[in-house]
Amino acid sequence: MEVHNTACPRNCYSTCSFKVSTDNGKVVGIDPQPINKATPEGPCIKGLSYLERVNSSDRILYPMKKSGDEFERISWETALEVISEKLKEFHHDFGPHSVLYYAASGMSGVLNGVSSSFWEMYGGATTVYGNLCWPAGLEATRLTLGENKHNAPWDIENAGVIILWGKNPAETNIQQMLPIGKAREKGARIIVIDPRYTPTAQKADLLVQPIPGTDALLALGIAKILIEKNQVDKDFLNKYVLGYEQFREEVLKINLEEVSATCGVPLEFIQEIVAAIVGSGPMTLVVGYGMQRYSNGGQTTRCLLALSVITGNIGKPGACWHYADLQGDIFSEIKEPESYYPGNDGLFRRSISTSSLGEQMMLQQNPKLKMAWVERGNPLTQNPDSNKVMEAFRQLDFVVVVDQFLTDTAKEADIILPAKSMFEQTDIISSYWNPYVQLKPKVIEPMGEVKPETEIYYLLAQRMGFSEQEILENIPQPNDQAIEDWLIEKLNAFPGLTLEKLRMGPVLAPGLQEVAFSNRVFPTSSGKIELYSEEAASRWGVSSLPTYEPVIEGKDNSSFPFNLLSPNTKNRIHSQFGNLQVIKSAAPEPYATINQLDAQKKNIQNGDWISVFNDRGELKIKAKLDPWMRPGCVSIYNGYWHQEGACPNTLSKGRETDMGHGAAFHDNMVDYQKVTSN
Ligand SMILES: Nc1nc2c(c(=O)[nH]1)N[C@H]1C(S)=C(S)[C@@H](COP(=O)(O)OP(=O)(O)OC[C@H]3O[C@@H](n4cnc5c(=O)[nH]c(N)nc54)[C@H](O)[C@@H]3O)O[C@H]1N2
Ligand SMILES: Nc1nc2c(c(=O)[nH]1)N[C@H]1C(S)=C(S)[C@@H](COP(=O)(O)OP(=O)(O)OC[C@H]3O[C@@H](n4cnc5c(=O)[nH]c(N)nc54)[C@H](O)[C@@H]3O)O[C@H]1N2
Ligand SMILES: [Mo]
Repeated sequence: MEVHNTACPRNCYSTCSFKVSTDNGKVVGIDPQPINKATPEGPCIKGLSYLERVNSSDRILYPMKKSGDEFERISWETALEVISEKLKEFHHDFGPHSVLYYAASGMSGVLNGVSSSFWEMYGGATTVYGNLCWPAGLEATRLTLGENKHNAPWDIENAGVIILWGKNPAETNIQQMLPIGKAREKGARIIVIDPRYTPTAQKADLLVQPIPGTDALLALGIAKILIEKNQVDKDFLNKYVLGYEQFREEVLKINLEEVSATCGVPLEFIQEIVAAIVGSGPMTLVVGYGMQRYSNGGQTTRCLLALSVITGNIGKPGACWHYADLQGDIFSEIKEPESYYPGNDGLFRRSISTSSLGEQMMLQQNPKLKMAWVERGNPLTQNPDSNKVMEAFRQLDFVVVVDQFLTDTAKEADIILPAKSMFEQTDIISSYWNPYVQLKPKVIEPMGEVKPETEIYYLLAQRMGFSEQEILENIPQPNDQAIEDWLIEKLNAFPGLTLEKLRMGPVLAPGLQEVAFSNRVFPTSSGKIELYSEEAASRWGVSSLPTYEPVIEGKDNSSFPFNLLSPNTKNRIHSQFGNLQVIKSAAPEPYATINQLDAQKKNIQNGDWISVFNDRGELKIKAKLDPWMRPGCVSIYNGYWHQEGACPNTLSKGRETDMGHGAAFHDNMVDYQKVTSN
């Protein structure tokens, strides 16, 4: 048996280090790797389920071609022949932009950049700009602090008050619960702000449940009380902050009764948050990504961040704005760029918004889209307004999907190519929370006829007739040594960071500041923290100050009365893992969580089937009654497949956030009614 150090490459805060054991070319064990101070206890249930995932009999191990409603195995020879002929034909007849290259967040790694190189060689393609995940908050933070970084995960232990605002680490970042627990033992106050009663809320001293999308106003209300009580850090504001006076002037105009009514939060609770901020010592404000998936998400994030700024809770132990830490993301230049802004298309020249993928795909002219290539993503399940995405895919002449399993998107393919698992190719990964650079080594030969993307593209480039020299300049040769050489070349930019060192285990990112901004350097255009941001106004057309803007689709402007939230669940990473037996035994069926009193009014009991609907779609799902859920809200976890009958994106609108070109998944009103009794 051999044991290797590795790390989980899923799109998740934690990015856990772990040890993988192999025997006779098979993965046989997964154990914790305590060297990593952020993830000492090892991976979650999903990490442990890799054992099943990699060896699963449902895995796609060969190229397959659609034949009627089924797929049949074909050879690589045939698959590459058919695909290269199609690529040549579309290029010749309509130009390269008739092909959509869609890649998302299914597998992290520096080698992902190779995929873009292939499409560049092809002459460009249509691709997406924006990102489904976090960009409104990233952009709001960049505009304010100049950079996205936060204190090391273990520093939370030093906080006197921890506010988890729209973040649910007990499910989405379980490793964060360790330092939170330690802080709590030392007397820290834990406040959760979330319309749902989450497993995280169960550990809190105070749960505040605002009406979804109103958090900006809640934050401004808190700011007003802090300012009136003179509980701001004058010295910090004078030295490091631009625009406090303008901010103060606007905030003082706010009426607290209106805040309470608009947010649906009693004034006493607002006072209680203020008391905790003032009286408990350093504050770490942990802001989740769900909270910014609204049409006002960027401005909301700026309002929340203003609380850290005016109280001087930045750049000190235990005092931190905790959104995303990109200090470990040392290859951001090389890696496939995640978001192309429109008009800034670089390699690809035509790009469409991922937030309204289906609609945009169908709108393209000159040329129309003819083909899509999908890898590392499941847009039919995960992008908003999935009925439109499905319609758009069905209008195409030819679809290639590279995946490990027969997902909703793979089902729409003409040809499916088998995707590697994390154990079948060496790569280097980073995280947006865990400040280490980590190696994910190849520990087994690819199963069946699986080939990593780098090899698929290499072979395809040969078939396309690109010159060997051009290919070698863009794509590493398909052998282990060439892949390692490619990685070593990238590592050369970081003295001391070698493949050998990474093999020994996780390495802290070069130049890491464990306390972010401890040097008080804020790389904004003014060199100060910008509460007042001209760039916010010029680039995004929002106010230069942090303001509350009502959401586009909310209670006041929709004929559907309930807010639908579709957050993440502990048993899945988005649409991954749910098909495994281990996960099915932990979470056997999807359900919609609804408030108990709301349910009673509609004569709905626990376990009844309900129909949740709006003018975009409908889904039938079992109801789970929850006395602690905020009334007026419904919650269905995202990640369930259409094949499982419970994909909430049937109901969501393809709409961009106010900044960063994110997806406003939660600006989403629905109604529901009983279908059949339990
Ligand atoms: N187990 C697991 N872990 C994951 C993932 C996963 O799928 N599964 N995904 C990873 C990825 S890519 C991401 S982006 C993160 C996301 O993880 P988080 O940052 O925790 O985000 P969400 O789960 O989307 O939402 C967090 C909370 O925000 C609340 N919320 C929604 N709307 C509002 C609002 O208007 N106001 C307030 N105050 N709260 C609101 C939701 O009820 C939810 O409990 O998790 C990462 N980690
Ligand atoms: N309603 C609603 N929808 C949401 C969200 C929400 O909060 N609400 N959250 C959004 C967020 S935050 C995110 S990040 C997105 C995530 O959406 P996606 O980025 O589409 O991620 P996944 O669902 O994880 O799907 C990734 C696919 O990649 C495949 N895969 C894994 N490894 C490899 C590989 O090495 N090669 C290839 N070719 N494929 C591989 C997996 O099998 C899986 O099918 O979903 C978004 N969708
Ligand atoms: Mo995400």
